[in-house]
Amino acid sequence: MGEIHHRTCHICEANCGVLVEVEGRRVLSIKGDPENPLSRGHICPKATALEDLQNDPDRLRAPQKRVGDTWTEISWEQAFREIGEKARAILARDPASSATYVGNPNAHSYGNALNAHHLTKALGTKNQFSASTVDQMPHQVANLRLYGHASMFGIPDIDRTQTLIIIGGNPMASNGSVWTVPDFRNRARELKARGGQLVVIDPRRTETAKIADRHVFVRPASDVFLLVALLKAVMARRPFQPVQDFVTGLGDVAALLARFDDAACLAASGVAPEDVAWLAERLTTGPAALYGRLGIATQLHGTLNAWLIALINVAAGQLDREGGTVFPIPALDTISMLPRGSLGKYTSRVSGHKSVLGEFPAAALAEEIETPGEGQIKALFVVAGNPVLSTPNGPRLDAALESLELVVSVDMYRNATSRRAHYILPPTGPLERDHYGLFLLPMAVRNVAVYSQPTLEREDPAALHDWEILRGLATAISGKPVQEPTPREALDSLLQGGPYKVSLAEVEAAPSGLDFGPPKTGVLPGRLRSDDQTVSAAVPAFMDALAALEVPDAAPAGTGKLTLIGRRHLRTNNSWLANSHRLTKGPNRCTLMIHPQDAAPLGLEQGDQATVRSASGAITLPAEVTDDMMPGTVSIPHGWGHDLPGMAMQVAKARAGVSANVLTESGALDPLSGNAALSGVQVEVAKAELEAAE
Ligand SMILES: Nc1nc2c(c(=O)[nH]1)N[C@H]1C(S)=C(S)[C@@H](COP(=O)(O)OP(=O)(O)OC[C@H]3O[C@@H](n4cnc5c(=O)[nH]c(N)nc54)[C@H](O)[C@@H]3O)O[C@H]1N2
Ligand SMILES: Nc1nc2c(c(=O)[nH]1)N[C@H]1C(S)=C(S)[C@@H](COP(=O)(O)OP(=O)(O)OC[C@H]3O[C@@H](n4cnc5c(=O)[nH]c(N)nc54)[C@H](O)[C@@H]3O)O[C@H]1N2
Ligand code: SF4
Ligand SMILES: [Mo]
Repeated sequence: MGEIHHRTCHICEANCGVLVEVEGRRVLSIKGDPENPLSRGHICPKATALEDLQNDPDRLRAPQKRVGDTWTEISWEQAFREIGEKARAILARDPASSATYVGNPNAHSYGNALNAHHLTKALGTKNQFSASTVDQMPHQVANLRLYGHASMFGIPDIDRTQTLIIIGGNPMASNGSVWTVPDFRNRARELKARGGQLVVIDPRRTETAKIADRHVFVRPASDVFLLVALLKAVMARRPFQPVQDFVTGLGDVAALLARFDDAACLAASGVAPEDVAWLAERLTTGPAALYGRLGIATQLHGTLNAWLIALINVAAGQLDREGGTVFPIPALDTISMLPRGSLGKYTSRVSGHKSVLGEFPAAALAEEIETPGEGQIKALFVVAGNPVLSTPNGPRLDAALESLELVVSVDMYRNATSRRAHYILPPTGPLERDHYGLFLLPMAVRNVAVYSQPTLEREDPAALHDWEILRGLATAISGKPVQEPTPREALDSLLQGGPYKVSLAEVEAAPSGLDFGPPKTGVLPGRLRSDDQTVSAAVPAFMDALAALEVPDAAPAGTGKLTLIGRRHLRTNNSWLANSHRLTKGPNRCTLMIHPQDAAPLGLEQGDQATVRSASGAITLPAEVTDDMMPGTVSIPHGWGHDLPGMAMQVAKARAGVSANVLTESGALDPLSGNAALSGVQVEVAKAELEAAE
């Protein structure tokens, strides 16, 4: 019997409470914490893989330096000194020639969140890129324009609703996103047990669709037309009912919507009129919430989608209402901590992209490295990111990285991206760090505060946490030490200044978490950060984009093209759990899902190798023929392709798969947010042997 430590699993957004039993440095077990008020004992297979990660022999434990193809381990002192010297020399030639790319795990580390700015400040760079623009940026732009703050997320009140409609999200695999909803399966079960309905709108019959009461196929990247028709139907059902008095401009939106022909919209999106009528009825009778996620964000109309979804909830009278879309009040209020968010503050050098929340599109990183001239990127700092696998046209970026004078990767693996680094700086192991769900608890289905202390001491006393590495880099580059409270000290004062005025000591006294109850309603007016304290529905930039939107003819048949979408699996997390023994067990999950109707004419059968080709590139992978796909649509998961030369991830290499982002296009962006259009790429599929024989 070992010692039990309470922790929050920081791998995905669900932030489940776990009990880690340890004896010395040995992990005996990792189980769900039944006392955690948010996750109620739930965990998924990834939590137990925390141990694989902690003990992985391939996980880097000391700084690595590359010269040519040769890697050597160096001291932290040498790493910081050399990086500082090189960065200063590059910046002395051209002060605008550095850049940062910040990856997804930064959202799961409050230490990183509170310290990343030290690095960008030391570099003095406007070239900031992140995984946000291959993910949720459209939601944030919609939040900013509607509520006055990019971080003001409304979430479905799943525990009290009677209808939950999910469009472009698959929480049974992802465990929820921009919605901290651990134990989704049981929450959905409870919804059904009280007579409620779960509805999924998705081009694939997903794991979530399979437990839903109703699944509606939608043609990829055509959601905007469905949402237009649905908003019109909702407005038609509630024309005279007052929505909240802090909402203005719905009439202007209604007037603009009149130009759209419902039948044409539905034909374009592939949805039947009875489905829309039924959805509108459910949304306007009883508590209901429409929730959209990754599938609606990573497409050309991502921001319009996020806006229309919010307006549907508004027009249906479901905003800030019990069982509708609600606004949590977290113990550490990011709305008060973070700036509202800026739009168009800077313009990118090569394509003139306007910055969004101070960032340029991740899809534009390659061109900023490739294109000569003043301001050409020469030094790149990647913090917990793997853009070679995670951003559009990865091979193009990969080649661009090779041309850089200085690449520094703060990462624990030598993976697809960090193999291009000159220095890899690995942080302490996952069980050696503390945790607070800074960005995730503000989107949680209950208002909870929970803090985890490090479960294990640092294996090597010289090892550094991410935040210490970030400060070390900042100091090495600027020559000025960072003199600020530690993240833990900052957390304490932020909590004390927060809505519940609790100290960190009080939070720590409840190891499973302090529970402040379900989200309250009627709170939105007090939380709005828009200048006039209203939700102005008719956002001018969005109205212009909607006015210019052309409804295409229903998909032309016989072009031979199929439309590509992505997917996630419960046992992966983007690209970075690929070296876990536990998680990589079982069947190959990097497959091309294709409908029998599309596979038959190609002579493609289950397990055949299929070559998928787009304007950007081609990959070959096994076909999985399944009528879970909407005909005309194929699905490939991202985060694969672990056999690039120079990588050092042995387990991952044995199950390498291929990268979906060989097929995605760096030029395809949502103009309102700079988010990559990963969904809806046109591809051609052929049986691999046939192609080889030609
Ligand atoms: N085609 C397609 N592409 C996609 C998506 C898709 O659905 N389809 N999804 C997109 C989405 S939503 C996202 S968020 C992005 C993710 O994009 P990225 O963030 O660029 O990629 P990840 O695969 O999450 O890689 C995270 C990296 O951080 C490292 N890491 C993990 N934990 C830590 C830590 O605690 N500290 C440090 N320093 N490093 C750590 C890992 O080893 C890994 O190298 O991918 C996007 N790309
Ligand atoms: N197990 C696991 N969990 C994860 C991750 C992981 O890699 N693995 N990644 C984490 C991250 S970084 C994120 S951002 C979240 C994402 O969380 P979710 O948003 O739930 O992400 P997905 O599971 O990719 O679900 C997206 C859904 O959109 C559908 N879709 C694709 N294109 C379209 C379209 O054009 N229209 C519509 N309506 N639907 C479309 C896809 O079929 C898919 O079912 O998951 C997080 N959790
Ligand atoms: S659902 Fe997410 S937070 Fe919960 S155990 Fe799995 S990976 Fe960890
Ligand atoms: Mo993400």
